[in-house]
Amino acid sequence: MAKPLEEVLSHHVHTVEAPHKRHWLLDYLSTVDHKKIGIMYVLIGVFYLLVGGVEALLMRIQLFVPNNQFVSYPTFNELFTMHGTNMIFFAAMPLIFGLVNLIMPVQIGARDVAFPFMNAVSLWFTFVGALLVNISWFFGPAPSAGWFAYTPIGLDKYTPGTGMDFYVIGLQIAGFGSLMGAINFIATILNMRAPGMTLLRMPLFTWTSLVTSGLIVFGFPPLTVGLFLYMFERLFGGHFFDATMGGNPLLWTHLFWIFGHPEVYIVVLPAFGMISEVVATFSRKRIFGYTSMVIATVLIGFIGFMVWVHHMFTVGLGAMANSIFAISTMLIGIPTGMKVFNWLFTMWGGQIRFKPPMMFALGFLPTFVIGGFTGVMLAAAPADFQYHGSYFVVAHFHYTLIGGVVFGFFAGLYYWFPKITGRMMSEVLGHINFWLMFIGFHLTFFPMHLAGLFGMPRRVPTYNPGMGLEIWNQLSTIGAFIMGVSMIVFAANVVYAFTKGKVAGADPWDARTLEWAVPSPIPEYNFAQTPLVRGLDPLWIAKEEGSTVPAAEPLGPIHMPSNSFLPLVMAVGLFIAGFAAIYHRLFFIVLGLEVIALAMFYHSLNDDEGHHILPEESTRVREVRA
Ligand code: HEM
Ligand SMILES: [Cu+2]
Repeated sequence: MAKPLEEVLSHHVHTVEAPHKRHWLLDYLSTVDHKKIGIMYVLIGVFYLLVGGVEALLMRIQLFVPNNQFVSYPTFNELFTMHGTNMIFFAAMPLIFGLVNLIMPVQIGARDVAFPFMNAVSLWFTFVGALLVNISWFFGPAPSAGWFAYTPIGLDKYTPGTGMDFYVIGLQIAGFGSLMGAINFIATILNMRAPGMTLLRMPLFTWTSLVTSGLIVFGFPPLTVGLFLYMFERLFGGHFFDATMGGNPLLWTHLFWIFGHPEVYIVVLPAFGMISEVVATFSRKRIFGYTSMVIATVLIGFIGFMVWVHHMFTVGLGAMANSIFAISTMLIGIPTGMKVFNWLFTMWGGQIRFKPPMMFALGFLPTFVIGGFTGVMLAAAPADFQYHGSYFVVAHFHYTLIGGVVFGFFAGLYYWFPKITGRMMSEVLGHINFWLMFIGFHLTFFPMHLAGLFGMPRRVPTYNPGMGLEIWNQLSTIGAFIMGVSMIVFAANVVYAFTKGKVAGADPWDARTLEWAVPSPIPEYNFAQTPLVRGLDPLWIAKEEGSTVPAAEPLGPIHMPSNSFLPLVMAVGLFIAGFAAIYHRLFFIVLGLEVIALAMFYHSLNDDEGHHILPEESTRVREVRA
């Protein structure tokens, strides 16, 4: 195991010293540290949450009164397409990847993810993929065939212009990043747990990260294949989806939803994990039914792959197919229900503290459950023939996506913010943030159920007066602006934390898991000594004994990987190639791919040993941050 110090030093004399400090921007652009990468993922996610939010507000202004001319009808198509695409792929996904990156390795007692270099590649691919899709606004019409880009409407015959090309290429690049990220997380969780951390001692956030990564590994390839065919169809004259040329538009629809349904669990499962951590900590109790939580997570992941046709009940697959998929969809309610009851039982008899993270967790519960109920309603295939394509569906999926992913993420962010930054946010602003978001949310989306039932189709840029739809749309628009204000309060809270926030200390919430055993902000090597895990909630066990988490190794030099600009260079290469493909510039396609190939070649020859952090340094950091 740990070699004597002298031996390590004699082997790596040339790399012992930490590289000299770079400017912080250069440091971030070249970092391979999972925490800095996580922070950048969160920043990307928050940025696109705002972009998608502005797009939503523009739609809500348009729908405030009947026959409004605020935006043109084609622009409205672009808005809902870009809103959905940004929210799912570039807000929800990076927010999840960010927190998994930031917290999961520390929760399992590891010093980084398994492949730090590849982690940076994932980040930058996500970044340029998002950029590519969003700059489409400046180069002609933005994508406008919906976030699921249904064929045939999305084919160049019916949606000409470059918009859908940006969508097809950008999503492939970002999807590539997600796939590599998921493989990295799986390798990390399976191989890098601290001694004693058996699978059934892993915190639930880590468990949900593992299952989500598994879903990505199986769910993204169908999308990649679909997008690849789409690319050939739109850019290179192929015919896979065009029925008039012998293709089949349902091929895309299937491929998309075989990915698309698991995708909603990909984003919501880690949010469930965050809720589990928050509910246990703020009820001061061990999570109720830990093992059943793990089983429920795995079951949701598994059944999640068997339900995709519930998005296609009306395409004419027949009664048999529809019945099977209706039943499998309803089955998901069982493991999800298990989770809800476990959260309630964890709170039962606990010493509940109503801090902001707990408020978001409490807001999550009823909201998500309502989304679940309407989900079961929609799963009844004959009923779905009526609801399908109406605002009832829009209400349903926002209850799950905002009630689940966004509330869950805010619970997690308010919870881990002190760990990540070392500063406390304001509790008062946190409560205001929560209530505005909670009230604004229900005001926006509850009326949409009614608008839908009264006949308002989704994806329409306007409606006629006198159909009883005005009031519901007006409430929705007002609610959406209240949610906008809640985001401003959130921004103010971040500013507050950095200017006036109290210093957090290692364990401000009296929490249970390993990430709270290290200083805040987390040092770059996470643990000076790898911890020894003796059960679920290792920190709590130590606290009950009145001691600290024991170490599994002596204090020694810590090996760290070196920074590298290559991941960024590779992403830039892919950006050039992707952009050139849209405009059929063969020279630049080759150039971009060449950049990637050279970067990979260089990386494979570059014999980089990294550097070591000496024990004196880690002791100093611990004392400074204590
Ligand atoms: C302030 C918050 C939000 C508001 C006011 C809002 C509003 C809307 C509106 C008005 C539509 C278009 C409905 C239609 O015309 O059919 C829509 C669609 C959609 N929204 Fe949101 N939304 C919000 C947040 C979110 C979030 C956080 C997500 C995902 C994480 C999301 C995912 C979607 C998706 C996937 C669509 C479907 C797009 C399509 O039809 O192609 N939304 N939203
Ligand atoms: Cu689904």
